[in-house]
Amino acid sequence: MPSSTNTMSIKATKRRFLAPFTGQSLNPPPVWLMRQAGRYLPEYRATRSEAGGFLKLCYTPRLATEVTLQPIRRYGFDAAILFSDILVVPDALGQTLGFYEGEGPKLDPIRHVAELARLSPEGTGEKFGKVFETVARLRQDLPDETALIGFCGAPWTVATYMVQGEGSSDQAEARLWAYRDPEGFGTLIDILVETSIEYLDGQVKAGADCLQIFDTWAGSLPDTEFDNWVVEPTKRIVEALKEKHPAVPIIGFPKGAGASSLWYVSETGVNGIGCDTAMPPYMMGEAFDGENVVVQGNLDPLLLVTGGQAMEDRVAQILELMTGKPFIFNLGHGIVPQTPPENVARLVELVRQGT
Ligand code: 1CP
Repeated sequence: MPSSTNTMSIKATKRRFLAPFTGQSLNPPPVWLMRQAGRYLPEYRATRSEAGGFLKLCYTPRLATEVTLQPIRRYGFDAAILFSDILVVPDALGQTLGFYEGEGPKLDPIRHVAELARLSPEGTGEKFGKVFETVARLRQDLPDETALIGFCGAPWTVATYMVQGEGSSDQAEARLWAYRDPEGFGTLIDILVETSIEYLDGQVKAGADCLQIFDTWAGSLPDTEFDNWVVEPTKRIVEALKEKHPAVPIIGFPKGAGASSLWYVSETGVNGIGCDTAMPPYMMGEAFDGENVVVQGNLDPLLLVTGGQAMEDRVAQILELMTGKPFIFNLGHGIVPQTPPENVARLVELVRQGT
């Protein structure tokens, strides 16, 4: 662990979620789930319709606080994750963004270096301010023992949406720009690195006690590009945050990175590594030994939809392989809308039984 171990352990005594970051392995391990607030919960759907739209929900502190708390009330997770979205960053930078029912996000695409002039990095204050206000409210309203996770999208993943203008299965437009004009694309990545640092710094100052960097599309890049656009920008963000807030652990989630996850861990300096569904649990248990990193993962979200014996067996297998390691139980990706809420309750019960 870095020199911050002492300060980390002071916080960890109050919030068991933070204990693995001081090298402890808890049995049962702490548990939270990606997208634990969201459409599978009827109370989320009600608050979202009260807000009148997804972005309005993100920017209304009272309502964003409410949806963050909903899964904590139901399930008592060890950590809450701020309710927001990774695309708040391009929105705050001035890129036009809309969320449409059943279609996902739509942005006015930026595909050339000249179009970066449409972004205004100095103008993020108002929108980020709403998010920071949500974080501050949350820290007041959450039970003392519940940790609060702040987050951002990694520059590469956020850029894929900014360049494509929507979600895509291959992130082709961003990959093409990065190959065609690495310097111009690098300028976009630089803007995102700086803006993400400002965004995460503000979340910590407002009360977040852990951060996660979501790199959902890390797996779409071959090794040299992975290095340039995933590892390097993430490393810069981690370094800046460590300088400002050495006691706040940072979890990286480079989805789809596979074998490159090890390189990612050693180069970026993250304190935790989120493993996706494709990572075999025996590898989660062994591959990161000696890396001083907390492993998080990795139940298939679709097993949470199925429930029953298949889910029980897999949870038992993961818990067994991770016993004795600094580990946080999570899914390998976010909860999907068709998840029965009672399966989530059963999952938490299973994890809390430990091994
Ligand atoms: O209609 C709705 O209510 C919108 C569904 C939804 C929700 C609940 C979206 C739209 N975003 C969110 C919240 C969200 N997104 C959180 C909140 C905290 C929590 O986990 O409970 C977080 C952390 C995110 C992060 C996020 N947004 C990621 C990274 C993680 C991941 O899931 O891979 C990504 C890629 C997004 C973009 C996004 N936002 C929403 C959608 C449908 C998408 C994916 C679009 C696509 O690729 O097609």
